[in-house]
Parts: sequence; structure tokens; C-alpha cells
Amino acid sequence: MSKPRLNIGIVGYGFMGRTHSNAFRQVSKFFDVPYEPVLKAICARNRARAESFQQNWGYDSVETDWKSLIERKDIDVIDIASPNDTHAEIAIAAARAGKAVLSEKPLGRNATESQAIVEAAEKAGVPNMVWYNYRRVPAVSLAKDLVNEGKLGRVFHYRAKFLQDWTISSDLPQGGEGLWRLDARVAGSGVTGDLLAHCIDTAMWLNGPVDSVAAVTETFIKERKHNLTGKIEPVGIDDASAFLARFRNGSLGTFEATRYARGHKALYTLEMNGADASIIWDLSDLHRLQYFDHGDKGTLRGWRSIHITDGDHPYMKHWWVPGLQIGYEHTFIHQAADFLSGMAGGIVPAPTFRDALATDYVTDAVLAAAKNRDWQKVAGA
Ligand code: SOE
Repeated sequence: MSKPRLNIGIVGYGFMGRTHSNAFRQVSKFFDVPYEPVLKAICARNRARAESFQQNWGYDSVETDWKSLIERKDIDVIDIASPNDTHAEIAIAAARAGKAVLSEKPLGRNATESQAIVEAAEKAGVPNMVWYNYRRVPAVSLAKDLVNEGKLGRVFHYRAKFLQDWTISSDLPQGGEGLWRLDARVAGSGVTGDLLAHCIDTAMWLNGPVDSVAAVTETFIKERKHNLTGKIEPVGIDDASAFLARFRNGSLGTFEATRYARGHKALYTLEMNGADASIIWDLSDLHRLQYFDHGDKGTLRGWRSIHITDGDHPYMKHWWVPGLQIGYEHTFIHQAADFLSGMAGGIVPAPTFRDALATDYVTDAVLAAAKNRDWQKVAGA
């Protein structure tokens, strides 16, 4: 029997446009999802490039104005994969038009924008989700299962880092395609909203809400040529950001993100230390979870390196045979699978817009704490 179709209209054809398109293209080949997602329309201002994207990914049609996309009766889901400064306007209009809305992270450029998005989506009662994909790395999902089972006991410490090195050159311009992450007007912030947001999303999922933060940020390169104006302009983003956190459960957190850690391309690591057990995960070895269980027999006690490739590990039975690995792109496929199942079951899939707003409250508090050199209470915590 053929499944009901769910028509996807995606906005944006960059890096994230590709990850989302791949997810919707692959998901029903590997997961028994209740809907057949259809790549119905790609929307981007540059028609020629949108058409080339359409052909590559097999979209049915092209739009060059997101307002026309939202007006279409044959579109069920608006998937926002365009730069951060477009999220609020598109998400709010899409929700008001009754579409399910998916957004790339961060939800808004700041919590004020995100609040407006959450209000619109909740008022319209439409399904909504943000693509914080790292939750669905099977090893990270297993970490969540272990936490839920109470294996760690009382948690004392949470540690996360997201390190990159791609903006070290002062010759790198800011703004425009591929470099809008360096333009504060478009991105909202630098590594705080781009990289720490991932760390915070995972942290709050695993360890609960953050109560307060103290932070330091730095902009190492103060001026860069702007690609759109051709002029040398001040840089408004944070190049590096580090913060201390107090979680509501009483544990302490340390977080760091930078684009100036020479040699690191995308080193996302996290660690949790509980009274009974600890876990460590590292994106560059993403299919492993390091686990130390103090309950093990003393003579055998030690760090286990669990290869998360067996059929009883989260998501893995949908892939190859035990022992064979999957990668980054699969995290988006897992999220698409959960979204489609959630849609059918009437359950709002997580992380919802409201969950992503909670992350934006923390990133706003981090930036305020760095600016004011004080501790900031996180809004809503
Ligand atoms: C930045 O380089 C970036 O692409 C982020 O925007 C993504 O969210 C992250 O997953 C990888 O790094």
C-alpha cells in the first residue's frame, strides 16, 4: 500500500540545503516511516543555481521567492536551510500559513527573534523542529539512554568543546555566500550561536537546564573586507567563546568554542562525570562512546570504548551489518525519520522550536555575561 505523501519545500541550497535534501531523499529507503517525503520545491533567489540544485537532488519545481513557496497549497512542510537572518520571517509566515516548519539551527539570531517564532508556531499549532543533528549520532543517543537509566548517578561535571580553525587568516572576507557566518548582522553572533549552540542543545538534553553562566568572548580579527560592500568593515562576531555554567541539577559545566584552534576542523567533544559512571564522546570518532562504570568489578574496572555499530544500538538496526559504521549525514536522516514518525503520531518532534529557544536563552546569556563581565541568570531557567 502506498504511503501518504508529505511535500517538502526547502529554502536554501547551501551546505544545510544538501544535508536536509539528502535526509528526505534517503529516509524512507532505510526507515519504515509513515509518510513518503516528496522533494516538491527548492526555493532560492538565484534561479540558475536553484535549477541546478533541483536537478541534482530531484526536486519537482523551483521557486525564487519564499513567499510564493509558502502560498502553495501543494507544500506541507517548509524546511528553512537559509542563513540565520531569514529564519524568523520565513518561519513565522510559514506557521501562519499552517505549514509544518523545520529550521536549521540556531532558530533565531537571538532569543527575541526565537520567541516570536515560537509564539507563531504554537499559536498556529503546527509541527516544528530544529535540526540540532548531533543528538542523533547513535553514540550520543546511547549516552542519553544511559543518563535516562540513571547509570551516571548524581552528575557533577559536564564538559564540551567545539573547535575549528577556518577563520584564522585575516585575508578571509566576511559576508556573502559561504561567509555569512562571519557577518554578525546575518548570523546574529559568531561561534556562540553557531557552535556553542550545538553544545548547549546536547548538554541540556543530557543534563537538564542551565541556570546561570559566566563567560569570555574574543574577536581576534577586528576588521575584514565585506564581500557585499567591498569595504573593510568592523567584525561584529565572537571568534572564540568560553563559559562556565551552573546547571539546575547542581552540576558544573565548562564550554568552549573557537574558529582559531589550528589543526581542529570540527572537533566537538563532550564529557559527563557522575558519581557512578562517566561518558566521553568525540565527533572525530563519532561511532564510539567511552564509558567508565564504577560499578564494575574492581580488577576489571576501566574505560570501555564501545563501538556503536550493533543492531541494538540506537538507529543502527536500520543500517548495514554489525561492525560497519555510519557518518555525519546519517544524523540528519535519523532526525527526518523521527520527524515523520512524530508527525504521524501527533507528537511534536524534539528539539522543538521551544527547545531551541531555551538554547538561545543560554547563548544570549553567554554573550551578555561576556560583555558585562558578570554572572548572568539564564532567562526561563
Ligand atoms: C560551521 O563551520 C558549521 O558548519 C556549523 O554551522 C554547523 O552547524 C556544524 O555542525 C559544523 O560547523
